[in-house]
Amino acid sequence: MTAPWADWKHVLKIDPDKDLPDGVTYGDLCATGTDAIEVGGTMGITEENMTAVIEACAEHDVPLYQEPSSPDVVVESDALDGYLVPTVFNAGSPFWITGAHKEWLRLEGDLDWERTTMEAYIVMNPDAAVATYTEADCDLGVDDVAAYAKVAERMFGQEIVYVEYSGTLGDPAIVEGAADALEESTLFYGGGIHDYDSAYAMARHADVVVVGDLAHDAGVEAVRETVEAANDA
Ligand code: 1GP
Repeated sequence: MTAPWADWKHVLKIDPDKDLPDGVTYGDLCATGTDAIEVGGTMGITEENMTAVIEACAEHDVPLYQEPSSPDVVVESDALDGYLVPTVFNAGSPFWITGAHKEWLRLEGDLDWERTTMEAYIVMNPDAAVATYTEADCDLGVDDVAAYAKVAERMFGQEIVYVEYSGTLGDPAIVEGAADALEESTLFYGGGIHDYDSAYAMARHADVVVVGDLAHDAGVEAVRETVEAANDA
C-alpha cells in the first residue's frame, strides 16, 4: 500500500498556540483544497490546545494528522489519521533525535505503529524557535543537506524528509539538492510560503509544501493560492 503522502502536494500546518484571523474558522481552512492538516507547533503547545484544534478539524473531510512536539502533548483520538513524529537530524542535542522518543516509549510501553510515521527534519532557519530549542546546526550548504537527506533515506529508512525553514522562505537550491538526493522518500518543504509564487518556487522541487503561519496571519484566500501553486508546479 502506498503511503498517503505519496500523493500529497500541500499540507496546512495549524499551530494550536496561534489564533486564526478574524472571521476564519477551522472549517474554512480544511476546505482550502489542502491534502492534509497537520496540527503542531513548537512553543506553547499543550494537550488541551492540541485537542481543541483536532476536535474542530475532525468535523471536516480532510486527512488529519498530529505532529507532537513532545510526548506529553500527544492526543489519542480516533479522528486522527495518524501521527507524524519529528526527529531533527541536525539537532545539537540528541534529545531531539532519539531522546524524546525514548522517553515516549518508556512511558507508553508501545505506540500505535500502524498510524505512526517519522519525519526526518533538517532545520535550516537559525532564528526559528525550533532551531533554538533543538540547538540545530543550521550552517549547512547544499552538499550537507543532500547528505543528510541520503542519511535519512538510505541509512535510517525515513519515509519523509522535511527541509524546515519555519518563519522564512528558504533557498530553492537547498531544496533542489535534497530532492535530487532522494529516490523514494517524500520531500516536505516548509517555511515562509506566503503566496502563489513562493509556493510554486518550492513545490517545483519538494513533493509536498507545508504552509503554516499564513493560515494564522492572512487567512483562507491566501492559503488557497498556495494550494493552487502546489498543484500547478
Ligand atoms: C512550520 O514548516 C512549517 O513547521 C511552515 O512554516 O509557518 O513559515 O509557513 P511557516
